[in-house]
Amino acid sequence: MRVLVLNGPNLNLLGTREPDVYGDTTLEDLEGLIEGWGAGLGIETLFSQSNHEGELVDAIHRADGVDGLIINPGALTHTSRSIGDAISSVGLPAVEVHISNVRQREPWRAISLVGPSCVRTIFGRGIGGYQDALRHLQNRAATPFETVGYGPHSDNVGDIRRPDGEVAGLVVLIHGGLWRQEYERDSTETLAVDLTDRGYITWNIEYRRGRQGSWPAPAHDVVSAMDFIAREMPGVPTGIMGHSAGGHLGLWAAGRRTDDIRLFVGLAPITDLAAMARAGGVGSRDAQSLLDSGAPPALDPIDGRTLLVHDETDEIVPVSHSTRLSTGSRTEVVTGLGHFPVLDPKREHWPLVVAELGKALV
Ligand code: CA2
Repeated sequence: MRVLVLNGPNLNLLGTREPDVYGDTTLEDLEGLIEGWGAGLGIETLFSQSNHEGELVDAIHRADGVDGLIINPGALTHTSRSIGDAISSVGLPAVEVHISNVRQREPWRAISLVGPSCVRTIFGRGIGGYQDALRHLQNRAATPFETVGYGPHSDNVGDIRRPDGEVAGLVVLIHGGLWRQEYERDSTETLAVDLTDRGYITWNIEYRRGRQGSWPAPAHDVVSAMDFIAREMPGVPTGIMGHSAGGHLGLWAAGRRTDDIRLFVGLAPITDLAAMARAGGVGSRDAQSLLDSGAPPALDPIDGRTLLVHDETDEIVPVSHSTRLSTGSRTEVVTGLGHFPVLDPKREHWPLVVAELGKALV
């Protein structure tokens, strides 16, 4: 796969000014990093940067022989219809990336004239957003999927991937990201692709987060998404898999569907909001605001049908969130995996997860 990475006006200044907003990595270093991330995924990357709208349009027109685009149009994001038109005209999947959280800055930065021509917008994740964009382009190309609405809100959507042959079961995937707006379901896509290859229908869901997402909105959405898929695919043995904050939502939802859910898999799950809020580290303010809106402080496992996988050195969600539930669940404490590699099906914990799903979803 070949991907063209385009950066717009002023991004040549990266790393030289405003490091509090854009970090201290220069454009040259960033392009080197993206090249390495691409190589790790088997993606060849090409690069271009311009401060001129027409040159960006020309670069998009010239994007011959590439399979996808990643574009950070800089401030042209908020003004340029011609860049959006150029993307639509070449018909390539394009991911819009913003280093900063454009939805939490001046209101005009929240408006993108380019976004509607793109398959996804990634913002507020720092330069890591470019890596996520590469992974998203690869996952979109790997397996066809259908994005389906399950409710009235724009976040009430999910992606259904169906296996080619016999169906082994259905897995509902719930992404993490501390209930913040900038983290979306692209993080659980690699697992969805892997599980679909193994014969599972996957339902990788979005839910309300951030300003829209105080309790019970995210929980309500997860339950609605589960109701929706059960209506669409009645009788298919179902499991839930949640990462981090999605683990909290999944465990909560599984507890309300004990008749239907064959297995809950928590990947580095948050299971105790009160402990998270007390700890004072990453996510403690997010946990406190969820508690303040009425979320349950600490959750229980669903007896005999809970698998938790957690790295003992996880610095974002401490392993105690899983070990506190070791009675009534299978708790696998692993070493050297970290908080995000649990989302990588190439890592050493995955065969165990697949084996447990195989036993439970029959
Ligand atoms: O967050 C982003 O990536 C932006 O696309 C960056 C644009 C801004 O206009 C968008 O609203 C959001 C600006 C890039 C300016 O880059 C600089 C980098 C270092 C120092 C000064 C500017």
